[in-house]
Amino acid sequence: MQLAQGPRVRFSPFYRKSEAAGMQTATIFNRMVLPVATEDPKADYEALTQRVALWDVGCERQVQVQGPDALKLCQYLSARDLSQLKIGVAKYVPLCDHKGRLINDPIALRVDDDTIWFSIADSDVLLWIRAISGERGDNVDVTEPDVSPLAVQGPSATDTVADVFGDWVRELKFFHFRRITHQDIPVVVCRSGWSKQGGFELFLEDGSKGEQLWDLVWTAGEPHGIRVGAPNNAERIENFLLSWGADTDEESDPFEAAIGKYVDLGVEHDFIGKQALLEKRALGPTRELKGLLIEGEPLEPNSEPTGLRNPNGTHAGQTRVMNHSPRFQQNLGLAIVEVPHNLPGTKLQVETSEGWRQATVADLPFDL
Ligand code: THG
Repeated sequence: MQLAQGPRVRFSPFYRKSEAAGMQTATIFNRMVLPVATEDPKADYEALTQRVALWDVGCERQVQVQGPDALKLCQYLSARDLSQLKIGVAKYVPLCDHKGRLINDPIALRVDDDTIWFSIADSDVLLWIRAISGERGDNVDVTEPDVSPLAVQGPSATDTVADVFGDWVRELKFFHFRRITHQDIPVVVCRSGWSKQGGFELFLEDGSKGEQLWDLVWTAGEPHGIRVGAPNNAERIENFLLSWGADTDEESDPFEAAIGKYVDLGVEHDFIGKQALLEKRALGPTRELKGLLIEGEPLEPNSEPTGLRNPNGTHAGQTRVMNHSPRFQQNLGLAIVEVPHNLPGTKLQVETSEGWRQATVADLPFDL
């Protein structure tokens, strides 16, 4: 079967360029097409970890909160303290519901005094924030602006991006950004991205200029061996960056999802989920996202969560993702493991397409 197109499925301003450069497989993210692989996943990984890769991540939509009450509202929405967020700085923030369940894990960017963007994962944050702000009567506009990120990731990303915009980008600190217009292209240049290889995200503020921006970066990257790519599951598992909805289910909270260090429970102000998270922290988790070292030959990635059991056959949780790691030459997995089977070193069994395999629980990030 082929997926049908139509007005409900959106295409990013970089879509045609990334297809022409070799992207062949895509998924849906925020009701938008997200290219994920070329015909050669090994080469995708190699370009990202050894040279530089260019990713169409236009599907990482921005939810813009703008108005006199913007900062106050965003503090109330975020389980991480945003009260000190300065213009030009971004923060990775867990968003929770009133029961402390993780509903998204965006990057918050303070783009102006009264303007904050949430650069979101794959859930309907626009509806959530409109509902919350409406109920509170905040003086804000909540919209999805014409902003599409293009990620430049890898060891040569800095040289590539400096060749486009100038050497000032070398001085940008991690999660800091500048909002500029370059050759008539309005763009936020931020040192961020969903890999641990270093790099930038270019938040294009005019979708009609997507191909122009793509070509500028591509030309600058050619001497560095630039290749089209995409958020890379093997690399992000090796270095553990959370994939909301892949590594989490409808009940996961930030502690269970292994991003508890981004929750600030000591703040004076109230935020959504604070009470529930205080109680959860006091009780301790009943399950936890952990790493798995899975034995045997290289595994094919799974398409849905699979089983996780103790050697005696009793239930131990669910395996969310598994993938062969080029760096560690070993199969890795991420699993939601029930307490007390979550201790590092615990022997478990993972359900794969070729039957059950032996696995060992490990802390995240992997330290092999
Ligand atoms: N960039 C942008 N939007 C995004 C993502 C992104 N939206 C969806 C998704 N990714 C959101 N999830 C994450 C998860 C991890 C990080 C960023 C977004 C991340 N974490 C760093 C880490 O864990 O080391 C840094 C966290 C910190 O120190 O604050 O980068 O990638 N635009």
